[in-house]
Amino acid sequence: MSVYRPPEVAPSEITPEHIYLNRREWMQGAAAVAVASMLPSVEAAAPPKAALPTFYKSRFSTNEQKNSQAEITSYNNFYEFGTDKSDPAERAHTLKTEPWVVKVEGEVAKPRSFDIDSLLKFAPLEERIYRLRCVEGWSMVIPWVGLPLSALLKLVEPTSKGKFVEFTTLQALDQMPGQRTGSLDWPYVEGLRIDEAMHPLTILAVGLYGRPLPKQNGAPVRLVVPWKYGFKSIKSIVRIRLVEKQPVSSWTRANATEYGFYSNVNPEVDHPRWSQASERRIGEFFKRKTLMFNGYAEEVASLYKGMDLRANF
Ligand SMILES: Nc1nc2c(c(=O)[nH]1)N[C@H]1C(S)=C(S)[C@@H](COP(=O)(O)O)O[C@H]1N2
Ligand SMILES: [Mo]
Repeated sequence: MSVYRPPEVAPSEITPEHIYLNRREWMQGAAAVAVASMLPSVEAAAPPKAALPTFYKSRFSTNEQKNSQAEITSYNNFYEFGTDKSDPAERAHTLKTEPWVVKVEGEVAKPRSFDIDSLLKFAPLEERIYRLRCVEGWSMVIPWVGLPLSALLKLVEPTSKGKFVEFTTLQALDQMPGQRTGSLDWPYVEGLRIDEAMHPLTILAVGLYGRPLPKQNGAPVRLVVPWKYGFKSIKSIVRIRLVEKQPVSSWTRANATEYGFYSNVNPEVDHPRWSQASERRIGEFFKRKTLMFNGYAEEVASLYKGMDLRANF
């Protein structure tokens, strides 16, 4: 059985980045580079220079207005670099992303380690324009480039005991100044149920706006699970472990009454300290209503059939 998912777009539609990006987006990218070059301290805000291999356009993309490269790379949560939204863009340049190894292990028949080049080769890359809804009440629309996590998991052959997937971020106190503080329990850990991890919407992102991921967005590889609150989308992953028991995430460990394992976007279940009924799209003034499963209900609601989503928040 092949682990490669056949491309959903005809090869003739494969478009090099410089043609694919429309002029407005290209200008935004250029503006972001120009701004970054005027502010040498914000080194990490400049997109990495290396190019990604060709990627396909995914049928799972939203056609909503995208947030700009500048917005997506300057308003971040990455507590390893501090708790302010501006900290990651200012401080993530100390992260060393080369060499990088992702170990895939645990309840699998064929444990494997991948460097980023091999990650880029085992499945076709796709651009996925997804909404990201942060638990704090803001959202963005982000053009990721990535590959389905399911392709990687099939490759290592989970055993019948592999019921959950645990993800771990790099721990490197010399590179990640936030890890010298107690803002969270380090390293950052997240988890998914195996069916959530295998869902076609779940991707490992390696790029953004057609370029390798900027460090503040979780270079060189991060998870994106668009129907869950943003914190499930763990950045700068070094280990993916199949496990039998439900993993305890860093956020649940920090505050189990506020952050549950599922963390599905749900406008009907409030955070204990604030409503989740609406959100502010970065760049907009008026709030919008938050959609069930962040607007991906048609694709993912069946995963939770029969579950009490209030108890399993
Ligand atoms: N390792 C790690 N991953 C992380 C975080 C973090 O602090 N550390 N923050 C999360 C949160 S709260 C959000 S909203 C998203 C933000 O992703 P972005 O900055 O690329 O928009 O990353 C998530 N992944
Ligand atoms: Mo978040």
